Amino acid sequence: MTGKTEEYLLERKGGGTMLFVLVDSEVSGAGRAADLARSAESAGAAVILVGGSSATDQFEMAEVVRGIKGAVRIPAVLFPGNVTGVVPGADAILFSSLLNSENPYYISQAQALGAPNILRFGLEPLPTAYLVVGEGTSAWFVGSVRGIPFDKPKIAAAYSLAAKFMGMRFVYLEAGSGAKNHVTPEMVGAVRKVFDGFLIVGGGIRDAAAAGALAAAGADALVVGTITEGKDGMARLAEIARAIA
Ligand code: 1GP
Repeated sequence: MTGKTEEYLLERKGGGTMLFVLVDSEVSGAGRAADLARSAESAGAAVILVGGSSATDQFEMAEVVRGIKGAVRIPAVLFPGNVTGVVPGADAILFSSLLNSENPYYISQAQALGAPNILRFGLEPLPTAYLVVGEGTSAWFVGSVRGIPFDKPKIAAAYSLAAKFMGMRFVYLEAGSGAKNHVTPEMVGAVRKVFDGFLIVGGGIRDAAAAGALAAAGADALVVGTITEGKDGMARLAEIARAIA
């Protein structure tokens, strides 16, 4: 049961690595988020992600989604950190299980609580294994994570294989927003070997060289958030998009 957004992603998979731009609804506000999404689309983004682990204001987020939908043609996909991340108006949602959380709430309970509204709002669920690498970030703290060590690619690969066997079509390797280090190309390569679904990599990606190495290692999409908030954010985004296309 693949929907429109997944089909769009699968059509583009294999034709260069895509750039997903994360808009944090709490940092941006509706007007600024729409502008940011518009510039990101011009810079080469394939998807706008809306959410983050600390975004909890549903009214604000719904407004941000509305603003983005009015501004761009690329899909707006929810990236929820909790049930509060489920809002109407987006094209799809990363329906994620935080597989390496120590708290079952983030593995299956939040998903059960959020699922009825996903159906009600007509959001397309993208079944995603969310794997947090390292520690000290908001995603790590909020999600009660036992972080996969950066230098243990085999562990990430084992989780990704388990995700595949459980029927998940997306894996998101996450170092955390603003992370000092991004996930290593070695880890991306190890996951790529065993996981033929859609592989998303994010957290701490700041320049074209890092992005190029992660793309070459086999990522289908890279997520970039923090650098877009800086003053030369869009120029850096465009450089990254060119390096991975
Ligand atoms: C966080 O992977 C995303 O969930 C983006 O990370 O903000 O570090 O780009 P950055």
